[in-house]
Amino acid sequence: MDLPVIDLSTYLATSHELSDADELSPELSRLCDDVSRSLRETGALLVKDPRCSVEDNDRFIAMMERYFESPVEFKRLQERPNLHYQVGVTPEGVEVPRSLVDEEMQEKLSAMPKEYQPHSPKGPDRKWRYFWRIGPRPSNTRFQELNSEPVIPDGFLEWKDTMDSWGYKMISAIEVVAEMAAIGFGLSKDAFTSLMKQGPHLLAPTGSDLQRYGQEGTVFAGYHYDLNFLTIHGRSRFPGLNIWLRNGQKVEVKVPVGCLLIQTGKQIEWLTAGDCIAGMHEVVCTDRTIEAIKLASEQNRSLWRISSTLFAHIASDAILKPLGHFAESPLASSYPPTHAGEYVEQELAIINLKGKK
Ligand SMILES: O=C(O)CCC(=O)C(=O)O
Ligand SMILES: [Fe+2]
Repeated sequence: MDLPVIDLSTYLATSHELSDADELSPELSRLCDDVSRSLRETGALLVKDPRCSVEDNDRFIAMMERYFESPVEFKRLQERPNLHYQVGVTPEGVEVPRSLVDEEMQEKLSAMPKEYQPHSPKGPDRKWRYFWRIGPRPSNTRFQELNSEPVIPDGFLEWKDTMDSWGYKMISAIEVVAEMAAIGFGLSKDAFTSLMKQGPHLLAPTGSDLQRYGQEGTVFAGYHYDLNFLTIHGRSRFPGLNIWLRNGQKVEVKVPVGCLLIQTGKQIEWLTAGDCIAGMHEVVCTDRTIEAIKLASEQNRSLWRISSTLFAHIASDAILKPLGHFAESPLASSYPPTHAGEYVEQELAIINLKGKK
């Protein structure tokens, strides 16, 4: 199954003229419906944003390849375990996939038809990760983020520029998708984006060593959902991401060149009272990954699989609760009003990225 690709250009060209009272053109209205439908039915969406070019994505990936190829001793200088890895690098073997620790999830998995069952990880994820904060944070908050400087590896003069420029572009693309989705869900245009302001957005590329772990079936990121609002990735040079549709079907994602992949996280599920649910996914070494490894070796290219991932969040001090007409949903009581920051802290404790309280 191919996911639809939505070109954001049409919306971008006219959206500044739209106020909520305005009648949308039939074309824009159809596009917004397509966005919300894809998020609802598949937990994912492919978009093309004219502001995010293939060259931007390539520049970002090339720098991250160079970083992850560096010796382990060098990378560990950017590790901040005392700050629960919320800035800098997280080595492989630290992040624990939800499916490994959540017994309820494990029961659901064993009830799935065999062909749709995810790979069962034997331990923590094989992927490395880098966290880089994007965007301003509130000066006055109940959820003071760890007061730490961003971590810049020595010898990477282009680091800040490359990270910020990719990060801000990804946020801009997410904001457009969030507006279009809000319209498609029958909410006001800024229903989601107003809650994203000053959110703890994280640019969070992953790096998986395919030379070491390039055997079919190796789990780079075990079956999980993302705890944020929406996740966006540029195209990875190596396939391997599987997603689960709402109907339980497992789909291998193919991101066309020049496209970005959006995935739904738990916070959009909360805001829509489960009309849209957090998309389950895993990253594993598949036969297509192995084909791409062979080609990359022949062409002398890097054998690190980089994801150009950004996690967009609802602001920590904002309240997660079903918005607008979703408050009337019979499922609304499963999503009680909760500070986004409190919810995130609970989840991080489970996946090993924050001291358990
Ligand atoms: O590595 C990827 O492609 C995505 C990893 C992932 O699911 C995550 O970082 O949450
Ligand atoms: Fe994920």
